[in-house]
Parts: sequence; structure tokens; C-alpha cells
Amino acid sequence: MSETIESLLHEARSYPPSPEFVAQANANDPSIYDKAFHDPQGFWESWAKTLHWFQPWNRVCHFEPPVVEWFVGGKLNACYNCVDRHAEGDRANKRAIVFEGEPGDVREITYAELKVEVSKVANALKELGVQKGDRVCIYLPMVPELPITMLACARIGAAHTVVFGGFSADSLAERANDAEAKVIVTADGGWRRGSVVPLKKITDEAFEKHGCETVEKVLVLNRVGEAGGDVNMVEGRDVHWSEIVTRQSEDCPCEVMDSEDLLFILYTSGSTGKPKGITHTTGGYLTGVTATSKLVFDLKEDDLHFCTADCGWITGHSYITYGPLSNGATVLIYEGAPDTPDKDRFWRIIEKHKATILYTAPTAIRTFMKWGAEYPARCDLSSLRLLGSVGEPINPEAWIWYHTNIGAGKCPIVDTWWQTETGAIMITPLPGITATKPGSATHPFPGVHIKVLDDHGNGVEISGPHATNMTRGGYLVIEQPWPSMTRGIYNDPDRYKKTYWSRFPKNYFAGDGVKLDNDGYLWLLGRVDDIMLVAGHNISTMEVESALVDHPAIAEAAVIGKTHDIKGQAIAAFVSLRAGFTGSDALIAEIKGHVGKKIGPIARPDDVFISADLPKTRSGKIMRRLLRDIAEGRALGDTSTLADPTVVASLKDRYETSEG
Ligand code: 7RM
Repeated sequence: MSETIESLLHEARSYPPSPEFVAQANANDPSIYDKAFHDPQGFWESWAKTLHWFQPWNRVCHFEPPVVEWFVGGKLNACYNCVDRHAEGDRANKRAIVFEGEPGDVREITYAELKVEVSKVANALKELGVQKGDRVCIYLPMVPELPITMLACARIGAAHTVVFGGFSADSLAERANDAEAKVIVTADGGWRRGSVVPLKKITDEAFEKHGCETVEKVLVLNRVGEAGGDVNMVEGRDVHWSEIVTRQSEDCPCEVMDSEDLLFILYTSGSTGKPKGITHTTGGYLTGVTATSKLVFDLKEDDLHFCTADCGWITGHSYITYGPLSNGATVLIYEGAPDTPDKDRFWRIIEKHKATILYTAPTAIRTFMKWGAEYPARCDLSSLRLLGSVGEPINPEAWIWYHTNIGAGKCPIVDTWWQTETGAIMITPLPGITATKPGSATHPFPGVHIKVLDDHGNGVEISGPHATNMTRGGYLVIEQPWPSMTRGIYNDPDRYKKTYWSRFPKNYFAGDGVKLDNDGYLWLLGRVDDIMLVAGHNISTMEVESALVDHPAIAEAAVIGKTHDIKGQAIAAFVSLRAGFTGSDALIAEIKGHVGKKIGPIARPDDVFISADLPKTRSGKIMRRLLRDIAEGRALGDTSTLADPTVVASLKDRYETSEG
């Protein structure tokens, strides 16, 4: 990336919070930013104090990059904070979890019941040989037993590593082996689009192909029953949930954990190579997710928080399991696909359970746009009072659609930037303070110090809505330590140092590009590897994609830079069309012209290729690396992290044919 990133996209609309929202908001005093800026450790310490500690810390923070420790010497238990303190208090009969399965089954679990369930699973894990300091691999569908098992691990001081139920046997084995897991918790299957995902069969395959020598026991939940067919139980290794969990005592003490004891490992596949086991510890992580849940989602006692992520991703860890439950909130979880039995499923769920907060991803929002506004229009969404977005930059077009069609023009939208590595939300509006701009994640969360740096490490520091008069783009860097930051890559300190702490010594390098506008708002530009260099100008793929999806015919777009003799790189766009549109040369010409008009001739794509599907990871992020391989006529790189590897193979075939 050269000196600066061009900033081409212009978005002038601004949405200040309504007076009614401000009046009731958890955070409505802008001085929170200044206070936290001048005393970040004091700010985080005040949040740590809202948790229950068995023993207080003697030092708030120790930071010698890349080593960081928070609340040093403090003792606590994450499960105690998320379950017991509510179950033993006024929230005993309050719902902690509302669950809807894909077939339509509903379960409601109060905090008192949650404590019983978690304790039984914790005792079962102990009986299976799990001890404090061990790792447990969780490979479950999105049913209540998934967060329950996470909390059970935390209760007995074992670290969990959740593997998303959409991952293959190879991915499961790679993660269980790397984490040296002692037990795998799985199910006979889970429901997805009316079919059973055979998790236990996949687990068996992981053992057959890769040994999984560290794993001594497999605990198998019965989720789908007969629909899943025969489940093979290996003698001496596999145990039915119903045989062991049900008969356990409801009493299981919480282990006293050090603030810096490992709470979990979560693997991020990245775009290629061996997945990184991102580690999080107990006190700092819980402090970060507790504070952000309360302030970013404006969590209230009566809220029903619907986060559509799976617990296999960090979003599910932080904003289903730990953050909301630490706050004593009620979370709504859904097992299945958004289009089963029809494309209105999410909206039916919101209507039925009266969800008040919806937290989802731009890729999902663009899919809903493609399906059409008639699906949400069928349902009563008036219970919603706040919307959130995470996972990718949200283009202004999708933001406005979300605001209008889901939020009825009245719900604030929090566009939240963060990473598996950051543990908690880092850049976000505070809904009772921040005037939002569609497409901007706005400002760092209080206590978070962001810098925008160029190649030479020069730049500006931003914390909160401090007006600056600089428009510049660069690398997103985090300067001060924050409590929920990862403590490293499991068993690979060198890779950790190299990836995050080498480019700008003593500063955390996030790997994303960012732009700061004249009003001090941050605009995330995507991964720096994806940024293009066209005739000497750095252009972010996100900006061109945003202009593309602004065209009425386009549902989704993925843009890449393709080698060009004169310009260095030329822009190539892969687009999928909305319902009712068909591809033609005239449409392609019109699309190119649209981008040229919207952001300038420099950003006009040389090629536009129409495709029904774009290659995405299982969490919904577009894999531009593979599109670059296709456009450059190279052999495809690693496709194992794709949600559907056939998409890219057929795309390659059709692209090559069309190129003649
Ligand atoms: C929470 C999560 C992290 C990467 C990150 C960004 C991208 C996430 C936003 C975003 C723009 C956002 N963790 N990203 N949120 N980009 N605006 N609001 O997604 O580890 O899976 O991914 O996702 O590139 O570095 S993650």
C-alpha cells in the first residue's frame, strides 16, 4: 500500500439519535469518550468492578508488547458471572435463553434452570476425565446445549474450542489436534435447510482420517433422533448425553480461576494456511464483552437480544454467550437457515418472540435485499428497537435498506468493527450519543485508542469523536492495550508476534485499511491485502463494491485488482443480480458507467462478470484471493475454507469460457 488510500466514496447522510432514544440510553453523555481517553485503565477497571471477583486484582494492566495481562492477581469465574450471580439473585426466573429450532421447536431456559443444566454438564465432563486446565472441543449445532457446554467448561476451568458445525472432518480434526482436546462434545446431527448435518458421522471420520490421539471421550447429544439414522457409538470412547448428563448432580462448584487463565481458544481460518488458535483469558475478556454489550447494544432488563451468528464464531462467543449473559440479559438463538421453510424465517422469529435487538451481518442483509422487501413486510417487526451489523464493511445501500425495511426508519444501527483477536467490539457508534453515517463504523469505543498509519508509521491517533481536519487513509493500528485482546496464538508465539506486532512495533496491527473523514469518522476499507493499486491510486475493493451494489440490478459484488500492463492493476468485478434481472452486454456497459459516475473514471471496472454465486467463507466473507486466481488464470489456491467449494470451480470454468 502506498502513502495513502484514496478516498473516493462520498456519503453525506447523517442519522443523529432520536431524543427519545437518548433519554433512555445506557450511554448518553459524550464526556464518556474524554474521560476514557485520558484514563483508559480507569475506564476498564470501573467495568471490571461490575463483575463478581473471588479475589481482587493488585494491578490493572501489565503491558509489554506482545505480552499483556489485565487485572493481575484477580480471581473470578466466567460461568459464575454469566449464570450463578443471576440465578441466585433477582433474575432466577428470568429467561436466559429463548431457543427456536429449525423444525419450529421452542425452548425457554431461565437463569435458575441454566445453572442446573450447566452444572450437570460440568459434572459429566468431570466424570469423563476433564480437569482444570484441559481443553474441550465443542462441535454442536446451534442449540442451547452449545452455550451451555461452553459455560460448563468455564465452570470447571477447562478451555473450550468451539468448531462451527458447518466445518468438515479435516477442519474438526485439525482444531481438536492443535488444541490437544481431551473430549469432543457433539450431537447426532443438527438441522439445516430441512436436512440433517450428521455431526457425529463427521466426528467419526475425523478420528478415522486423523487419529485425534489426545481425545479420550466423545459426548453425543441426541438432537435429531431417528431422522439422523443410525449413530455409531465406539465402545469405551463414545457416551450418550442422555446416559451421563441426566443423572449428574445439580451441584457443581465454580473453579476459582486466575484473571489470566485461558477461557477459550477459537480458530480463525484466515484466507489460507494453518488456522490460528486465537486465545482469550478470563478477566479481561469478560470485562470487554460485558462493557460493550451494555453500551453498544444499550442492553436493558427487558430486551430480547437476537444475534444471528453461530457460537462457532467469535460473534457468538462474545454477543450470545458471554456478553449478554454476563449482563443478565435474555438471548434468542435460532438453529437453522434463514430461508427455511420460507425466506421470511428471521422476521417470523422476531415477530413471534418479540425480539428487541437484531445483530447480523452485511452478507445476510444483502441476501435479504436480493430476496426482496416483501418478506420482512409480511411480519410485525415493531418490537425491534436497535439493529447491529458485523463481519464486513456494510455498504450504504445495505445500511439504508436495513434501516428502512427492518428498522422502520426508527431503530439506530450500530455498525461494529472488531475481530476474533480483539475479543470485543472496538469501533462502533454508541447509539445514544453518535450520529451515524451509513457505511461508517464511526468512532473507537471508549478506552480504545486507534491510529491510522501510513507505511512509515506516521499518522493520527483517534479516540472518540474528536474532530480532526485530516482526511487520510492508512493502516488500522491499535495503540493502547485493551482487556479483551487475545493473549496470543495457541502454541505459536512467533507467528503471533510476526502477524500482529512486527509491522509497527509496540502497536497492534489489525490488517485492515481504514479512512478517517473530515468529521473524524472512520471508514473501514477491508483487508489490506485486498486493496488495489490502479494507475498509482490505492482503491479499496469495498468502495467499488459499494458503488456496484448501489445499481438496482446488483445484489452482491466482489471486486479485485487484476494485473494490467499499463495501469499496474485493472479493476475486475464479479456481480450477482437481484431477482428479475438478466445479464446482457448492455447491462454490463451500464454497470461500468454507473461506477464511473458514482466514484470517478479511475474506479470504472475494466471487466464485469455476472455470476449467480460468489465464493464466500463459511462465515460469509467474500474470498477475493480466489477471484484473483481466476482472473489471473492461475490454479486455484486453497479452497478448503469455502462454504461451497463448487461455486469457485464453476465460476472458473465459466470465466475462462467467457474470456474465450
Ligand atoms: C467480528 C468478526 C474480522 C475481520 C476484520 C474486518 C472484518 C468485521 C467489520 C469488518 C468492516 C465492520 N471477526 N470486519 N466487522 N469490516 N466493518 N463492521 O467478524 O475475526 O471473523 O473477522 O472482519 O476485516 O478484520 S473475524
